[in-house]
Amino acid sequence: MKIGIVCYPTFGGSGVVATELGLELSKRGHEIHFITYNQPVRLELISNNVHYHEVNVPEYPLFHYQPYELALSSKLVDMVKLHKIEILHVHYAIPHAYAAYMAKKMLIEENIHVPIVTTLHGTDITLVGSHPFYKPAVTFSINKSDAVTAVSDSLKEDTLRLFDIKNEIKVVTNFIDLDKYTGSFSNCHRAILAKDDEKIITHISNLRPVKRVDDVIEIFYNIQKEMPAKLMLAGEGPERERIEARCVELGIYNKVAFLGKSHEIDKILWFSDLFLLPSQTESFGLAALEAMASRVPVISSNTGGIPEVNVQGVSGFLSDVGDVADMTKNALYILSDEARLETFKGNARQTALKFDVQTIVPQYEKIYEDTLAKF
Ligand code: GMT
Repeated sequence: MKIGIVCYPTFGGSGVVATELGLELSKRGHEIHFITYNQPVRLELISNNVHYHEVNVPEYPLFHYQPYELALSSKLVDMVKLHKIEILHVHYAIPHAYAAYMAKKMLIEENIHVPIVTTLHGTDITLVGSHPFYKPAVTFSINKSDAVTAVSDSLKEDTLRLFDIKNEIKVVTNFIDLDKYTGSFSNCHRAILAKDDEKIITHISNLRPVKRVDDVIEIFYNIQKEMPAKLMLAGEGPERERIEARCVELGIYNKVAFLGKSHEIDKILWFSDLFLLPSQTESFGLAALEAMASRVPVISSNTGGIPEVNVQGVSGFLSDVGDVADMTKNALYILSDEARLETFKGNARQTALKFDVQTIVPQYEKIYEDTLAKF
């Protein structure tokens, strides 16, 4: 199939999933066209089957807001015609599903018929999409998609609760290429991150309020009082400066590494002993799955789709949002005994197996085939 993929090209989970999906589909012989405003961060253009088309939005001073949706729909129309794209798969409803619908309508005028598959990722529904300013447009574009998927049961339920949805929503979970998380790199050593006797605690996110990075810091503060430890904080976001100040205030700044938008997440995770994800809400928690694939147990909140990924007492522990004391207790329980830590590490990898790319990507292929057959 010739598939157009629309996504945010940034470090966010939805962009990562869309990129990994496109790459895997290309390995399976499909022709993939990424259509977005920047080359997706995890996209390496090394295959004949993978193409990237940049959406440019000319700056014009009259516009307070530059019309990205308009530029995207126009680009979709042009690319569908030029490359004979058969199906469009848009990741993150806002504004991608809306722009794709406009493109579809424009193409019908030229007697070209392209179905749209929309994948809901989380904040497009729970935080942003349900805002009254966006809700009518998001409801409309979900209902007008030819197929809709959500990345967890929890997100599907949230969508049905928050919007008036007439369309069927299929759950296709996020996935991971387990072969990429095997620690097979020679140019990096644990000693770069911490001393032998220090436990490595890791958090990766876009450092936004929804991630509750303050809780990460408090949990780590409690851990390092009991045992030598270092905290790896990967990602960039609006909370960073405040969090740095908090680390200084607590006297732990020299134990925290702010790694920014790292391209070496796989290495950081491979050397980690524990992953913290105390989010306020999380439709899935792709970072937790990446940690588990790297044999890292997870201490998380029990919100949204996280319980579908992190299994209580097996791959880690889940606590109520904001229950830092319980999260600390669970973290120390895992870290304080080497044999127990080893068991949790093995369990984490084992739990991740059901999300293997080879199991999940065929589910998308089936959705494309069924949608095209009905169209
Ligand atoms: O976590 C974010 O704020 C980024 C956001 C995104 O769209 O990239 O993540 C959402 O989608 C990810 C991929 O499906 C999920 O793993 C995250 O749980 C979800 N984030 C939230 O629901 C807060």
